[in-house]
Amino acid sequence: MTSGLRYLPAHLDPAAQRDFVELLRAAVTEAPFFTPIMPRTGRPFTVRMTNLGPLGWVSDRAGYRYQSTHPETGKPWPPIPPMVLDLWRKLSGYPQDPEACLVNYYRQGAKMGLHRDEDEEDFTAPVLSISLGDTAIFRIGGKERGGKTETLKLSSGDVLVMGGESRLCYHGIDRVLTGTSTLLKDGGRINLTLRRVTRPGATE
Ligand code: MD3
Ligand code: FE
Repeated sequence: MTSGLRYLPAHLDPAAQRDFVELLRAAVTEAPFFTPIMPRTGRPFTVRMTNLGPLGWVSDRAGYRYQSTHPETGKPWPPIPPMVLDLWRKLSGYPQDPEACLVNYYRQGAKMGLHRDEDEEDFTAPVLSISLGDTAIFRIGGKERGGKTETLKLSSGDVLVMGGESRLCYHGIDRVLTGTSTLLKDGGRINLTLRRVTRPGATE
């Protein structure tokens, strides 16, 4: 397994998972899911997204970037809830709080192609991922495209911490296994990724 990757299966118990979904329900009322667009092709992503925190990741014709406001409402993203920050403080080993919490929503048939997370300025901070709802087939490779890859099932309550070498590894979601969880009333899967965006000391 890729060095620096920590896999914490069932780190969140079912009660904690339900609490997270409740927090997200409120946040998504403030900052509704939007459909990102691939900058080169103009094709929509199959995953819908929103963000929490001072910065949010967006993608449109102009490119990929982090910005402080929702692309459709123009309002600042809602804050990252304290329960979510607590998880980062406990597991990230990083002295500063995350600036972005990207919320990915996978409905039936949604997937995410192999990519690297490289729109951040600070790669010394890990990315922390929280899976909720239906199980996903997660694929991870090496730092170069085209190398060998392996898969891991991510189930509701699983947490992944991608630090060290793993931070710049190619990864994606092959598919989501419909009906494997009852956590989300309408089914599907939600993934949260907590990220540090700016270099240490730049904003705090
Ligand atoms: C490995 N999300 O939002 S989370 C993404 O399940 C993203 O929605 C997937 O890839 C999802 O960018 C995977 C797990 C993850 C996140 C970041 C990583 C794995 C990673 C960064 C480096 C290596
Ligand atoms: Fe990613």
